Amino acid sequence: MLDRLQELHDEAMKKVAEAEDLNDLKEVRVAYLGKKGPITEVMKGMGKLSAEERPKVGQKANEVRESVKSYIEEKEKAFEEAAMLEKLKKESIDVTLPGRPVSKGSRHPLTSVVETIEDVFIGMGFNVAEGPEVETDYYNFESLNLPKHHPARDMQDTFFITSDLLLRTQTSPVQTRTMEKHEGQGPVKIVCPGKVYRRDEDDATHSHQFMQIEGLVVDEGIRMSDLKGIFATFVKQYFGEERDIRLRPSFFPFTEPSAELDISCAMCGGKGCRTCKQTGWIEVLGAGMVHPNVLKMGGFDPDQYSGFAFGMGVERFAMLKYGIDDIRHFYTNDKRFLNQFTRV
Ligand code: 2U9
Repeated sequence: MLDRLQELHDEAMKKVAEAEDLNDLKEVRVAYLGKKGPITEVMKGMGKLSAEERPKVGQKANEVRESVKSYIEEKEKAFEEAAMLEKLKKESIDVTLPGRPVSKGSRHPLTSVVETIEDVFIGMGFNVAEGPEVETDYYNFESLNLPKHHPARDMQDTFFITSDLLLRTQTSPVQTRTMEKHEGQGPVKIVCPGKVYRRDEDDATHSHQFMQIEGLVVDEGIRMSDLKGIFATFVKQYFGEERDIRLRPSFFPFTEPSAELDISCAMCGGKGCRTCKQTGWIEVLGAGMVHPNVLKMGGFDPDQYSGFAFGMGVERFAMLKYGIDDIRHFYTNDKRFLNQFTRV
């Protein structure tokens, strides 16, 4: 039996030596050390041995098992280490390789236009005010002299969230909220930039989401001539010294009297061309003296205070300044479009 065990030992050790991977080792382990393996078989026959032989065979069997087991473990460890080294080699990073270029973002053209316009107004003593895009019916309509069922509400088809909550159709609620904060004390001198929403079909000149900048000045003795003076300065600073302005009568429920501001056409210098539809003028914004009802709802006494307000579409300003022919360019994020404004 001792010879048989030695034979089995030599056989197993040879197989371990020949094993090429962890799988081979597993096979040897199962074949020689498993419950159904030959060493176990030999040990099962020990009952037939004499009392003298039994411990010797038992000891030999244990020595064989231990020897084979430790050789298998040694080789397993070597295979595992080799696999780890191989893995590390594959995963190693060559720190000397040049980096991939990171494409730098830039200011969105609308952001640049808003910032430029803000700067012009800040230069004339205005503050910048912002407010929520989800508004109540009161701030978006009622406080602006647009009670429920007022026909002028149709001018701005609205995204309603509930019967009382909506996506603001203009930034005017910010002005009312600011007036309330002033508690009837002038002066108020603010510009309010922000996103607004209207249920429009998107096309080259309409977008259901766009940017506005509105403004409000409230103080004692504010007149239409103040409005015109501010616009004369603003237009020359934003569009250029050579631009003229004119005011045309208009109507808005929140201003009385109301006007539209035109600037002389840059294409033809006022002579008339396709851009200005042969008129020599291009409409840029709406404005007017704040309606007494609106002053009252903002907490100001219309007998003591007066004010003017205005509103402009930022996309329109950007389109006029950079000759952009389709409003959808601002919202489709085509890098070929956006990259043209990296230094604007
Ligand atoms: C208060 C009082 C008055 C804001 C005004 C306009 C005229 C106007 C349009 C310009 C292009 C909207 O984006 S647009 O379609 N806006 O013509 N907005 S006066 O008047 C106000 C606002 C707030 C408290």
